[in-house]
Amino acid sequence: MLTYEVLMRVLILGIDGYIGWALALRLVSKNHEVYGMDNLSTRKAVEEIGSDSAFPLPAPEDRVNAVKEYLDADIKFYKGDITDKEKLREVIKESKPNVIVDFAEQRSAPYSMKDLDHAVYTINNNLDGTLNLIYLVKEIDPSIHILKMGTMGEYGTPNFDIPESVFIEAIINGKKDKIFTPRWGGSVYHFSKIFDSYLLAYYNQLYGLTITDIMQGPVYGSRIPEIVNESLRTRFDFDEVWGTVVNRFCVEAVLGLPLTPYGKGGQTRGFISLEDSVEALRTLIEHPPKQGEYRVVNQFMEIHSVNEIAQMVKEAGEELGLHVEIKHVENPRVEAEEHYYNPERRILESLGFTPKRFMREEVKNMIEDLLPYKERLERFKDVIMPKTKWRK
Ligand code: NAD
Ligand code: USQ
Repeated sequence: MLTYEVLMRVLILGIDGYIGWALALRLVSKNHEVYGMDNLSTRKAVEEIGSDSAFPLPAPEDRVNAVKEYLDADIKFYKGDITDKEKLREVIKESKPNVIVDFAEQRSAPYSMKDLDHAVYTINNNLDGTLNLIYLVKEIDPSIHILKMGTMGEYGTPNFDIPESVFIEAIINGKKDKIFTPRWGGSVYHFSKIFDSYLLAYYNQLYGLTITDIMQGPVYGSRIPEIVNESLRTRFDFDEVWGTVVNRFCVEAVLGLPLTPYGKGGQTRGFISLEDSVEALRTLIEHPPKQGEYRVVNQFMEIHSVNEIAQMVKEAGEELGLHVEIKHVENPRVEAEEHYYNPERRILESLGFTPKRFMREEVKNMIEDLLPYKERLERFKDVIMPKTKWRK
């Protein structure tokens, strides 16, 4: 097994994004070599709906320069689309990575549910990218560890305990067999991740590729210690299409808007802070699976309902002198609003990982980080209330 002293050459696909950029900062600060590729599609798509990152985002070249200036480290950035196989081939050959971390997907559930064109784009972008990655790793160097970011939402919200394993035993019509752990998405985006997982598991069996498929819950947070200057901040979305629930609630609190649990607010998920997400990813990079193994990891740290989160954000805002209301709005999605939820999590702990940042304290830090940007956020008040509906 590799130890923490081993330095890796890491290629991050989707390095310009919320988690990709934070992971790049964490890895360079631990002396790993970091290469990154991104087609800047999230920047464009967020602009398309009239929104922007809460914190201003420098151009990729300026971000790379800021890493040099403040962290005294180098990141090699390639602008390119991973669905372009020639470009991806060139980048993998040039960077010669030990591990490729793949975040480069259309990651918004509402965006994927807008209409047929957005659904087709999501499926093509996400699955073409995954297939290119699989074939190019096999062609160039099959020993490369593929660390693929999937989602806890692949499992849906079943009425059984969600295992952290590739297969489970099932008895169907009296006969027993191993089946792929059941999955059911809540949007076309979530289904694209399910299809990714099937492809990765299939090609692992076919070619013996080494894969970690991470089932991660929604990420929240604005801080990691490496962000020592504003120019190093990672993107932070809050609008109705790209914002995720905890980040949205914190922006709503800062703007004096009511927090918006959808429907009954009993929707329950496994959450993880940005700090714990990048540290968990570092742990998985430094502790790869055995060559030829397909490993599934459930990556979340705390389970909460949307109502509990709204209450935490309200209390944190009030401690900071804000007046915060909670107002349930009609649910634009089709999803269970009250349900059983009990996923298993053991692999990260078995690798020595322990979480550091928890939601109750972190939402207060987020509100503190966002308050200086209140004037900037005021410009985007119109893109907060949900408009994208699952069923028209
Ligand atoms: P993000 O949109 O901020 O980052 C994704 C990056 O990938 C963007 O910079 C985008 O421009 C890039 N990209 C998309 N398609 C590309 C392509 N074809 N070629 C090159 N670059 C491409 O999203 P994020 O929140 O950082 O999420 C990263 C990954 O983690 C995604 O795969 C997402 O599905 C997954 N995930 C996110 C969360 C969360 O709460 N944010 C939770 C679980 C899983
Ligand atoms: N929700 C509200 N109010 C809001 C926003 C969301 O009640 O203002 C609810 C949603 O209805 C949903 C839950 O909060 O029940 C989570 O929604 P979300 O937008 O935070 O997360 P989701 O759409 O599932 O997607 C996000 C990321 C995605 C990642 C996923 C992890 O955008 O990339 O895969 O979280 S998971 O949820 O585990 O699938």
